[in-house]
Amino acid sequence: MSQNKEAVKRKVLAEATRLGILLNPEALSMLVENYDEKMIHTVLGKLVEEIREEGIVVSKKDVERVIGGAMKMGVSLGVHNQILAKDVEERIEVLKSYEARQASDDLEARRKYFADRYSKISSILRSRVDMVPYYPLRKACSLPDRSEGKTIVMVYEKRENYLVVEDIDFTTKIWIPKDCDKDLREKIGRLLPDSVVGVSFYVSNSRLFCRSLIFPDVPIKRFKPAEEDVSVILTSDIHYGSQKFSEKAFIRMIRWLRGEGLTEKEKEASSRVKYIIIAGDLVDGVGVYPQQEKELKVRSIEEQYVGLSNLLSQVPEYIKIIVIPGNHDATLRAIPQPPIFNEYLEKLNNSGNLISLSNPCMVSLHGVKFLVYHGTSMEDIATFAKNASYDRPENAMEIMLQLRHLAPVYGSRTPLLAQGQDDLVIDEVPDVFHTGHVHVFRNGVYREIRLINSGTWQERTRYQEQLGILPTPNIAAVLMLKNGMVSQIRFA
Ligand code: D5M
Ligand code: FE
Ligand code: ZN
Repeated sequence: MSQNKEAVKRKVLAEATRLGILLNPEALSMLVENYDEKMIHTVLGKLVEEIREEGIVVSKKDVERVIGGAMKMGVSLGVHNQILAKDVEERIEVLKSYEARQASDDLEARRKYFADRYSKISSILRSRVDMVPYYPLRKACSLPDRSEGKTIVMVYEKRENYLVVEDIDFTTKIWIPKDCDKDLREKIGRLLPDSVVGVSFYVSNSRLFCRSLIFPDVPIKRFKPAEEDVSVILTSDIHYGSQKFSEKAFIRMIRWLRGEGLTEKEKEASSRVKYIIIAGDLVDGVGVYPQQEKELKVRSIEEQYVGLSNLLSQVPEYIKIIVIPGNHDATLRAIPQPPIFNEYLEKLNNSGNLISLSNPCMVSLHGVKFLVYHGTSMEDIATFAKNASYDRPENAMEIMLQLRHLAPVYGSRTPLLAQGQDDLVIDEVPDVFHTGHVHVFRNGVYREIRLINSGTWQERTRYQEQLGILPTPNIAAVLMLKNGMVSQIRFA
């Protein structure tokens, strides 16, 4: 077999494995012989549908039937058979979106909040990991020397040689052994104040020592593809109204969505787009940071939303736009932030094509679950965790998933609505995790969850220069719901 064919074979096999289909050798060579880059997804997709009923290994006959059927219909399965997003019915389900809650300084409400966090994450831990023999902290501290066990704690403080931890009714120190292994060191590096984790401990000289840390983490589950071949644009941090908003690049993206001036191949990608998700900082706002007015082009927030609306209303009408607020938008500051205030949303939603949700929110598109969050807490994560930094937002996103919380650190830079229930626990595992805020485009995969930090449409501001932040503007992410593939398009 030529090298080329060998490569094709590997591609077909990889794609089949991803879709969970077994090919017999004849079927495989038939797919390799008839390989067409554009049609392979469709052919394998059809095979998945067909064998789902029969539940067996795909044979040569199955492949012939699928390829033959496609030819009879007179389509090449490539460009001409593309499924146009405008002909596909919308399938949006809002799974979580939070409205404004009454805020107060009630200490009891704050106590409840942390108790809720502790209890939710404890249940996740216990459902995922064997926590036996389990001891509440008070009991653990009274065990005789050389006892071992497990406990669940909220981290109050991280020190060089110990952690100050607490559970519902007890506070103590857990010592980090001097000769602790690399895995434990590394986990301590990622541990955040106020996060909830499991500890495997032993008792020595009447003190608790940490043998290992157990993060609640997420299970590995396969990406569940949508049946419809439509895509989603993931973006954020438009900062309309800022002098540094790259209007030209943004308009280029809208023209791309309209199919203007595109090659056939580009048109194919653009016509699949059915949704846009904007993860906050739609406008630059007013008075968000010191001396911001000097960097504003549009000085009223109403006018900023009107201006952005004029742009967004040029997006083709069959594309639904899902928006959440960020720290620059017109809504309450504390997270969960309720949706953008109605009086501003009215200005923004000129086209009537917008769905406005809270920050964070969870939404399902054709069965694919998106956790969308602006990402303000990444500043705290970069401060407290060793391997997280502004230019590697995917590491912070991984830490959030491992700790099953979007913003563990309380009382630092991230304003949290710490009252009653804790809505920032990641109790439902998403297929796609989408954030913004740090203005750096990065994507990755963690345990089959697609991670996308969607960058910005704002060039570097003077304020960001002072902070040493290097943004990567004018890139949009495109996610294909049919297979979970993420690509990036530069509109610079
Ligand atoms: O945030 C844009 C970028 O600036 C993001 O990387 C966070 C960072 N940022 C914003 N405010 C601060 C402060 N006060 N200190 C440090 N870093 C900050 P945006 O939300 O778009 O303004
Ligand atoms: Fe921003
Ligand atoms: Zn922001």
